[in-house]
Amino acid sequence: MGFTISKELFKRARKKIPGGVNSPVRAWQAVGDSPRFITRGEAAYVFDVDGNGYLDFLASWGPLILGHAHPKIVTALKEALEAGTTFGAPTKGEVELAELVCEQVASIEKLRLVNSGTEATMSAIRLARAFTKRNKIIKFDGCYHGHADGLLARAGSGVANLSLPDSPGVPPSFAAETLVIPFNDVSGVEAAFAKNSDSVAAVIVEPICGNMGVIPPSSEFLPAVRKLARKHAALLIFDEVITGFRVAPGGAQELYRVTPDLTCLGKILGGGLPLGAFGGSQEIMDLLAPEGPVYQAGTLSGNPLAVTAGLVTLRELSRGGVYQELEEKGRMVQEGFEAILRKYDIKGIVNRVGSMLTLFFAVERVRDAAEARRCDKERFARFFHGMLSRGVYFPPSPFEAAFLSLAHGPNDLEKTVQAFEDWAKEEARG
Ligand code: KE4
Repeated sequence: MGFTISKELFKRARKKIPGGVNSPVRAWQAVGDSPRFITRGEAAYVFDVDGNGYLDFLASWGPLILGHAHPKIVTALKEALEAGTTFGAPTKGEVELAELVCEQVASIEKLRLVNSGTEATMSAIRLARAFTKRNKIIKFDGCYHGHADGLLARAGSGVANLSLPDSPGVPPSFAAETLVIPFNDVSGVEAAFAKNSDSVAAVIVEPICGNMGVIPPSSEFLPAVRKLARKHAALLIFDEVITGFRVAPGGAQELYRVTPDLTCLGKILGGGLPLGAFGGSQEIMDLLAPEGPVYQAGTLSGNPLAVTAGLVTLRELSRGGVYQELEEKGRMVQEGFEAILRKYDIKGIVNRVGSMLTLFFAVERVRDAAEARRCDKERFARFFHGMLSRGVYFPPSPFEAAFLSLAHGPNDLEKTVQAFEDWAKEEARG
């Protein structure tokens, strides 16, 4: 499987685009080698410019829960395109999508559509600061909420790989407003509140971490954070950009029965087009302009094409049995991988919630960023390339989630587990 054309394109790209990519983690710095340039996706597969096909578990970092180029999305987009691409005016689709999200996510009475997860979390934090008239934010080490200044404090995802604890360019005064606590550390949250009680505007958390690899919350963590935020009159913001519509129709808040004050959404919401949202109670959301004084805006927010793809996606997900199917697929891959790790005596674990999972090597458990960072990153890189050479495309980073979709069929999963066994056999031989 040559990749000469990808290499050529990457050389050209680096001359005109920083790092050759429009988002750092696509540069494969964590696994080495030249990233493959993708020409098209089809259901569970992607194809690169050199004509190689891969079973795709990257799923564009989460949005493609239906798989690539789902026929219903393609048809709906073609129709929407005929009518134009953007009007800078309200459209019916935005109302329908807002109604559908409010129906599915019980904590959301009103929402605002934006163009990315970053915009969603950035805006939710501004709103929380306005509502509470406080400035400090509590976040968790390894959680990534997009690249807004105040949130790039020991973020996970791409920044974790670049091992930049705080990105240059973020004023120290901004970082000083952000308190960073280990994930799953209830006493750490208690201490942060005790020390800053009347100045914390909000706690923002990925209810299931996806950006230091998948890390589920401990059973007491989310209820405790909910209780502490309420006790200290701070808002609880669930960043469900990954988990929204991924782990349950109503996201992680439905799965764990913990109700945040604000929710941030993205990825699946747009069905593969640029769309994010943030929402919560009417009381909080009505502070937003033009209803209230908190300014937030966007030329292409609620764009008709993105909204069309989002509506089709959410409606497809609302047919019965979808989340059971995704759970079964996830379990099959997890159990297959774990059996092979044992068979070839390769130390590692699979952290999984539903159809999002991460393989961590050389560790027995991963409950927070510090434990995640102890994993064997070199072995992960060998795993990544070993699977890629066998036609299976995992996320190019040990600190990301792999995603299954409704397009991954039983044969695809068997092929994936078999590819893993072939790699493990080779790896065990050393
Ligand atoms: P975007 O601005 O990239 O749409 O969303 C930011 C964001 C917010 N919250 C969570 C929980 C997220 O996972 C993300 C973005 N995730 C990364 C990787 N997991 C996207 C990939 C990339 O940065 O290229």
